[in-house]
Amino acid sequence: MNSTSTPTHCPYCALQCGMNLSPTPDGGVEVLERADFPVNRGALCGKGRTAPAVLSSRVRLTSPLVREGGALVPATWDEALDRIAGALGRIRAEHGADALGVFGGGGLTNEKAYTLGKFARVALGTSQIDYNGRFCMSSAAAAGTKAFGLDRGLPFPLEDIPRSGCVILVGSNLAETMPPSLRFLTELKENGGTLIVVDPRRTKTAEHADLHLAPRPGTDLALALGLLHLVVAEGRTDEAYIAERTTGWEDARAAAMAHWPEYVERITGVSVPQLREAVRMFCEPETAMVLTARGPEQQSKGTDTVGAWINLCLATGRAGRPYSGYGCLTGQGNGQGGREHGQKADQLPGYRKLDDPAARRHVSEVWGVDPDSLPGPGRSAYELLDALGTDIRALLLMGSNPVVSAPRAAHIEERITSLDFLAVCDVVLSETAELADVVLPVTQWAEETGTTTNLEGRVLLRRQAITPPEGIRSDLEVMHELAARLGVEKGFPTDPEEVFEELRRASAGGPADYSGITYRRLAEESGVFWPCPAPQSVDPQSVDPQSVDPQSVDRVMVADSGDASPAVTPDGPAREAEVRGAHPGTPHPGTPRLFLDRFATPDGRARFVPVAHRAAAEEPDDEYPVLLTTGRVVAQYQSGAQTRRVDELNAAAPGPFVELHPRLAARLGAAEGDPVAVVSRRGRAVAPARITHAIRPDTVFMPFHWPGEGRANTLTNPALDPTSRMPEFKACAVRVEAVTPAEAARD
Ligand SMILES: Nc1nc2c(c(=O)[nH]1)N[C@H]1C(S)=C(S)[C@@H](COP(=O)(O)OP(=O)(O)OC[C@H]3O[C@@H](n4cnc5c(=O)[nH]c(N)nc54)[C@H](O)[C@@H]3O)O[C@H]1N2
Ligand SMILES: Nc1nc2c(c(=O)[nH]1)N[C@H]1C(S)=C(S)[C@@H](COP(=O)(O)OP(=O)(O)OC[C@H]3O[C@@H](n4cnc5c(=O)[nH]c(N)nc54)[C@H](O)[C@@H]3O)O[C@H]1N2
Ligand code: SF4
Ligand SMILES: [Mo]
Repeated sequence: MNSTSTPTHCPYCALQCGMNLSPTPDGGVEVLERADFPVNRGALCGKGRTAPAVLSSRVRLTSPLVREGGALVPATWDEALDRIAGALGRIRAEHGADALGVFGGGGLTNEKAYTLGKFARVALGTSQIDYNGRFCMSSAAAAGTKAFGLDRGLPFPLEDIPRSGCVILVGSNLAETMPPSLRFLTELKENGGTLIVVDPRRTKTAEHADLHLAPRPGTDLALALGLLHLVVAEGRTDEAYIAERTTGWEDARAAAMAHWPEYVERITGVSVPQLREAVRMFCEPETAMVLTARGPEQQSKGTDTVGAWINLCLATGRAGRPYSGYGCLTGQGNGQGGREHGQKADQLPGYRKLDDPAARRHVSEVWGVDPDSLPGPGRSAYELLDALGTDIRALLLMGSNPVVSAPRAAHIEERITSLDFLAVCDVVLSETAELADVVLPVTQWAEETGTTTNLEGRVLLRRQAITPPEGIRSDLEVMHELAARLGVEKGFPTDPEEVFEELRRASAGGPADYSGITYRRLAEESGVFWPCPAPQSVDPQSVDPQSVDPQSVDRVMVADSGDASPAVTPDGPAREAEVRGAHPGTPHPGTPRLFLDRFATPDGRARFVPVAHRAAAEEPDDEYPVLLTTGRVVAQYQSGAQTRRVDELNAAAPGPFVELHPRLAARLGAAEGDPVAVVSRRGRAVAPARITHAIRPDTVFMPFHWPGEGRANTLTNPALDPTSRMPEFKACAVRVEAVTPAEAARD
């Protein structure tokens, strides 16, 4: 790091790799290694390395745009902001506040996500806000809350992984989605631990596995239940742990016992000997972990599926113990923090519930508004998008590109175009921004300061490294200006640290308590793990005692926060008492490891959830005989709005493709690179064939990063999980067809 470089974090995924940024003469930045951040120790993937390319005026938005006679044309900030405020005010007067929709993103900093939630409820008065995180890890969040009483992606730092005896990685392709984290798996194996990967495809990650289970998409629930059945049948349960630390085992056990290994083999396609081998590998070592990602979660039964994997951990005593536990690998840069501070439909800051009277009282006091003025919970992301143009007449979009990323995207695109008014804040002209009435160009990661919370629950400071170009404003400034134009002069500060100070107070006493975290601390430490309550003396008035959930902070273990030495001290709770009791004024050290002493439920015990297998919302039939699953490639990010503007990444991943097994390709008569059509009940997509033995013959895979003809989400099924409202991105029925040369030419 040279004297002018700024230590900060990557704009993209939930790993939030550390990097140093050094300004370049053309106003951009150069990415330099930052070895002191323990998560990536200097390693970066290609997306992080090339992120500065998106700062260039060649690809980014440089001026506000307004729609004139059908086209988007440059306008002044005043003109653009006046138009948005005018439209929102007019539509609210005519149709009521709930005719205004707000859609956020898990890439937004904590400060932005917090302000967006407040903006919707206080400046607009609408209940209709949700965000793209609903499409991401909401099923794991729902299952984690049910079982443990608290949802934090990983309840331990990534550095605990190599110390475990066995890791089951379910539906995560982290070798492509979080490449620097692969190190933790190779270290696991070097230490003698074993890795089981569950994925219908033999991915780059699965190549590292000691055992690869390749179930049919959408059958993880049956798989987990089959493993639990075997655990019981083979007498491998931890009865003392079950008795001491859990409730509900009898019902969960009975439900699992209905899932005979042979039955599970028929449903999943994973053989009984493989199931037995997995159970042996998982149960023999003293410690073991299950980590899930989008594979099992993005299903219409994602919550139950994650619940079944948690049951497996609980039955074997592998949760709330050192180097053991269940964790969810979140996805977006602020996938964790973005779900804690109020841009979710049912949520208030600090992971509080909008329908909890005590939470409403606490937050409304911080906001200086009447609790009764706060609207109730709104619709989930897909339901909100589906209501555009009907109940919802105007939408403010910040941090998502649903034209590419929403399920049943052609329908959602049509809903968006039927709006009376669409405003989009973005750094680039995304496919959704192209449809807007007003587009506002906003600052990016290197040009602004803010905090994010990575997949470990580690709150981090992203620092500004350069001055934004002329004519670009921050999302915080946009909300400040719009609120003022709507008559709310106060309460929308534009300085991120000022927002964070308010967020601290708003989160105080909530499950995700940030009140003991300051910018100053974040500047000095490699992040601070929440919950991190303020020392008792700070701000007692702002904490409503009734809204304080003692389980969330008092009963979780505080181990060392040392990043390099993840040793767990056996006397953690005693140490916490020492830290907090003996020196009431000393800062709380943060909470790298949760649940070691007790779970965050009222009785301190984890709750088994009885679950049973059920089919995907859409199973293959004669007309649609193949399963489609979707996901990611290493060189593109999400809807591709940013990464498709980077030459180096486009060279590595130039476009969509359909991954299919040679047997299926032979049946179609398709050769490598030939265009094939994938048809579902929602629509038809065409992309070149990529033929590989790495996928099941009954399944095809498409990455979802591209718009247009190869858009995977033209096909996907918006069937929702009843609890989390997560759409079923990972399984729908399709038919695959060869595309004739004539058709290909026409297409
Ligand atoms: N390069 C890159 N990295 C990213 C992102 C990106 O867009 N590009 N996005 C970030 C975000 S927001 C997220 S959420 C994470 C996602 O990270 P991951 O969850 O690792 O990504 P996916 O590719 O969506 O899905 C993972 C795997 O699930 C498998 N899968 C499909 N169906 C099933 C199933 O039914 N069961 C099981 N067990 N597995 C199944 C797929 O074959 C795929 O290999 O990545 C983050 N990192
Ligand atoms: N078929 C299929 N579909 C999926 C998935 C899948 O696995 N399969 N995964 C789902 C998942 S897990 C996710 S997370 C979603 C993600 O999909 P999207 O929600 O579309 O996410 P991004 O493409 O990251 O869109 C972020 C947008 O915000 C802009 N942006 C970036 N930073 C900022 C900022 O600070 N402020 C503002 N105002 N704008 C900003 C970017 O330029 C981009 O246009 O896709 C979901 N869709
Ligand atoms: S792994 Fe994620 S955080 Fe790290 S450099 Fe790549 S995109 Fe950025
Ligand atoms: Mo995600």
